[in-house]
Amino acid sequence: MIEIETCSWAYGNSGTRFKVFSQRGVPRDPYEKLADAAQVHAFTGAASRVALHIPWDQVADFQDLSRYASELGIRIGAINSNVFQDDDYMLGSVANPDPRIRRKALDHLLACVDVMEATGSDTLKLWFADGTNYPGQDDIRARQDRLAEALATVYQHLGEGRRMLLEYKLFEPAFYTTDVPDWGTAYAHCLRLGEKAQVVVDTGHHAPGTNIEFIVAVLLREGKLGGFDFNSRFYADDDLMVGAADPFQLFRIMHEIVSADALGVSFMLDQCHNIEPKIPGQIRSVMNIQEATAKALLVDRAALAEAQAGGDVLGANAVLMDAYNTDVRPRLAALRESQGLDPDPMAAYHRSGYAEKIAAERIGGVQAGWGA
Ligand code: PSV
Ligand code: MN
Repeated sequence: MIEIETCSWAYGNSGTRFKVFSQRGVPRDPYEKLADAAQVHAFTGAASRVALHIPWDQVADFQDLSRYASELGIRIGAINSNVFQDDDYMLGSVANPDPRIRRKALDHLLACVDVMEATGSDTLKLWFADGTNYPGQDDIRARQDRLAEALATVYQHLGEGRRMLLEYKLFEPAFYTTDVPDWGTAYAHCLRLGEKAQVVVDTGHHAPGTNIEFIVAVLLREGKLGGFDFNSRFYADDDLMVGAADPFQLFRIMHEIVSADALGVSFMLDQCHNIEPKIPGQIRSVMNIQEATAKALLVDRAALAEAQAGGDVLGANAVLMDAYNTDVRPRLAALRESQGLDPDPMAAYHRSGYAEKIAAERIGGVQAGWGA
């Protein structure tokens, strides 16, 4: 079974810019978020890592947080930086025209490298909200130079065996130019930086209709696909459960991964469960990825290669569709049983009483919400 990394912010309250809804039992600090993440792992057996977002998950002692994670049977995954939620960043962070603000943003990124060292995380994940809203607002090339300079400094500080992932996003919050809007820009920066720098594909960060599996195939071929921020979208960056909006797209992505024997890339979830309960939302997401992967593994690669070589268009397409249309749920249930897990993680979680327990215990304090 592949490993899927859940993210700490999925366990907190979230919503849209119109309203953040609170749910009963939601964690009040990073320790409680880890406890919830451990539940997802306990029932799926496939989610042993949890990503942190700094400063949302700021604690006094990161070594202690990491120790707590081990006690729960999980580990700290990628450290996500946040240089987008401070008034200073209105005109950007590392690409800001003001050198003082660039320095402040850089210091935050370097502090995230320190968090990696304290928690034993091997991955730094960078996403920048930087960009402009109006033509002429700033110099597009100068912004790229400032960005490149900051990335190079962070890169130099990465320890042995560590890596940094650069995430792109088409738009939002910037509406005219975004400084890392697409995989090509991210790839160009990573190529200059070196081997430790790779691109992360957030599935919600493209224009509608973009062929994401093509991007995946090209990045894999170049050795530059570091991993995914999985989620799904109907319209823009909806951050819904992966495999919910378009399970066929998820299958096509996993098919590219399987054909390149690349099941070792990082499969991270970057989702917000605005209206559904959070832990079951994460369990469902893990199961959706497992189903897409199992279907991709069922593709008859020899038959596909033969059809492709023979120019058999319909035959090749049929090989893929046969795999996609197979119900893999019984096989996955059997696999779980063989690993000592409950065949139905969702039902097992509901039976466990954990949801009722946290709703009763987590009274008082301030619930974690998007942005905290
Ligand atoms: C930006 O939209 C993003 O996808 C980045 O990964 C951020 O770190 C994350 O969302 C925050 O939810
Ligand atoms: Mn993301």
